[in-house]
Amino acid sequence: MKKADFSENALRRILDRAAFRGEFHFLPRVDSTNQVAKKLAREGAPHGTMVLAEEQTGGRGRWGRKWESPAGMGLWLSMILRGPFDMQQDIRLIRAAAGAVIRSVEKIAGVRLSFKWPNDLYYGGRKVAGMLIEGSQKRGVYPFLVLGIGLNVKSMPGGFPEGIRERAATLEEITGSEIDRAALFRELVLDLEKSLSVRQREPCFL
Ligand code: BT5
Repeated sequence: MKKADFSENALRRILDRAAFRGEFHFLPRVDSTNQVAKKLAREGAPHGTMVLAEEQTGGRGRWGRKWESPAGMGLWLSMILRGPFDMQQDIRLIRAAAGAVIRSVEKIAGVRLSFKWPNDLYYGGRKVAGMLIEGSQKRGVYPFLVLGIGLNVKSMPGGFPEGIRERAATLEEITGSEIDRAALFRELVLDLEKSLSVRQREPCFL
């Protein structure tokens, strides 16, 4: 079988063909895509900007917890959403993003993940994806939010460190077959763009 191409150029071609309008930043190795996206947002990056890394050395969950993001194993990405937003919208945003992950995984891998409040996606008691929304507020108003998604896709020798291994699963473990990360990335980005109405600049979950 032809090996799926997950290079920056291949992903750019995929996004161009799909008429994705946002900015795309591909980083081979970074501390956290959410950190990069927040910096870009502060510097004025537009709504819909997408940051994707092959590996995160300091991937983060909520309350400073660690998100394991080994090289080549998943989709570790962040998207900039320009508001203004309030806390209530933050909750709706997470639900809309969870829907996009569930649909794209079902389409490409043929499995249905379940959403566990507030930000996890599970399959058979094991965590497959997590989401993290971050932003800075002034008097309860967020000028922008960064939506981070970590989705475990490939199974690799070594894989996750002990302690996580028993609680986490990848899509390849679940399905027992090879998953094309580039195809999954395409579906997920297009669904996020649609679900969060990036093209209209007015998020539809409001
Ligand atoms: C989350 O936090 O589930 C949010 C994860 C968000 C990760 C994305 S990746 C792209 C973007 N950049 C970032 O730096 N972050 C976002 P929380 O609910 O706090 O769950 C964290 C807990 O999940 C950890 O304490 C571990 O127990 C477990 N965990 C860590 N890595 C995992 C993985 N790869 N798969 C499944 N579980 C994991």
